[in-house]
Amino acid sequence: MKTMIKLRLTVGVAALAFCLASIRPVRANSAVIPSDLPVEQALLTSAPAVPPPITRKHASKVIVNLEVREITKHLADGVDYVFWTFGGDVPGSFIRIREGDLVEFHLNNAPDSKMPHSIDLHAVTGPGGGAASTFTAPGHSSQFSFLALNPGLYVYHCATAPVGMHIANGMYGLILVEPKEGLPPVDREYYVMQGEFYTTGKFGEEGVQPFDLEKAVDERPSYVVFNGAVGALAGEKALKANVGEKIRFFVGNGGPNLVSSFHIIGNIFDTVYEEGGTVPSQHNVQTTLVPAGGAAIVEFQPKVPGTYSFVDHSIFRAFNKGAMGMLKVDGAGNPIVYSGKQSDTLYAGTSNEVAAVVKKKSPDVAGLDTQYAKGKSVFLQTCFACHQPNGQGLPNVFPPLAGSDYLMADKQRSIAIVLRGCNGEVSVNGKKYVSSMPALSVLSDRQIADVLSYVRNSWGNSGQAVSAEEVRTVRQAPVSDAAAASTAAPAGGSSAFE
Ligand code: HEC
Ligand SMILES: [Cu+2]
Repeated sequence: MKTMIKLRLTVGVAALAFCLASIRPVRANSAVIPSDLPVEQALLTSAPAVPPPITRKHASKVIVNLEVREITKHLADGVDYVFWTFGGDVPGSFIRIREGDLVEFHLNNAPDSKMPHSIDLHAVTGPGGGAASTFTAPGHSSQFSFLALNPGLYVYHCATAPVGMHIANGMYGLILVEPKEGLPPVDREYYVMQGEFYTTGKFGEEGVQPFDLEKAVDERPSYVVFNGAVGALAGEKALKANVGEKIRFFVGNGGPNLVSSFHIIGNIFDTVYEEGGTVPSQHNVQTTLVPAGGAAIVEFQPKVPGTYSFVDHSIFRAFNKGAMGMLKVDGAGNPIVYSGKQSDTLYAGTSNEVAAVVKKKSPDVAGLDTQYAKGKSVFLQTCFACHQPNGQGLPNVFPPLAGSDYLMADKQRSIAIVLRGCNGEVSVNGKKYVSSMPALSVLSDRQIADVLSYVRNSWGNSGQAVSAEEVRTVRQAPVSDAAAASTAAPAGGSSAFE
């Protein structure tokens, strides 16, 4: 092992010397690179943060200082792992530069590291993507430079042998080479990177878990995670956004083995830059593939609040191996875009046998709970458009059913209102309404019984249930002229019910 490291070091130093030598002529060649490029230090961020968009309109010489550290951290609750990191975290620090920049790269390997490391940046045009030039022993620092010729979102990773093991231990990250014209502005950008971990113990087995080479070779990870740990982007650490904001995820996949089927549950990608390229390659995408050692840029705009999980849709990875993160979206709901649950009723199935049994049971035997649930369903299909979801009504237009003295005072009358409508002046809780409610006689006796039982026992109301018998009686009773009402179809009503 020692000789191997020594050998690699020599190769590394030789490569470095070569590299340094080769930089000079490039720098001197002012026709290619102006020697007086403004110099700036790259701002690196830890995931899920992304450095701000680049606003300058010229190339710069950008100095990147990245430190490799080997550290023990949580892989999951009670599970620790010795991660090898670029910058102290998995994934490694996000690097953001501009197309045409000259990057002076310093790879610093912490003195307490046990291993030599290096970096292969897929954004580099040149042998090994910088790997040989950056082969760095513990307590050493390597420098090389490259010209960012191609814009795009690129993976970087350690390329020291055994490469698979270095990557499997967390040595990967993303570098964005912003196109000269920049990326379209968005409200938020996040950095999400998938990777698998191969531990001796099974998923969740506690303690410090060693790397398992055999599992890695067999591609049987115990963990598949976003941002280096199970739950790294969940609960308190969930990503945040507001309704209507344009959101961009820079999605990377460190692998080392698996391809990710990246998907956000309950949001559609308006735009995907497949494979991290610079052309928006698709609109309206559900799931995008992110290759191992590859990336993708996805953009979307949540329209309604909620907590949205994003997953590798190879779904056992999400639910059994950790590949799930969360985006918590705040803001006002929009029931047109998404209503939320409108009803939950019993469903007897279509099998004749079952239906027959339920039919026999339902009118007489069905309990109050069932009647209540069915009534709620009728309410949400027929009455709520006017009386509002919680029966609170609309000032001066629709009287409230919640806490309505008028509703509760007379059961017979409330049945008649639904059957024949309500016209003229009514006084509810001391407030007068002069409006008109259409007759809803298209509803069956049972539906009217159910809905009235529901409204008479909801939102603070409590009263006797209404039976289908009672409704039938009122329906068949002679209608006095005064009570006669329109026969208009119900607004937003549904006769398909039952
Ligand atoms: C198209 C709108 C609309 C729909 C649909 C509607 N209502 Fe009404 N409802 C009204 C209006 C308007 C009034 C007041 C009428 C008036 O001013 O004479 C009213 C009055 C009432 C009243 C008496 C006043 C009160 O607040 O207690 C009850 C009870 C009632 N509706 C129950 C229902 C039930 C139950 C349904 C569903 C089966 C329903 N309504 C569907 C518009 C509607
Ligand atoms: Cu390494």
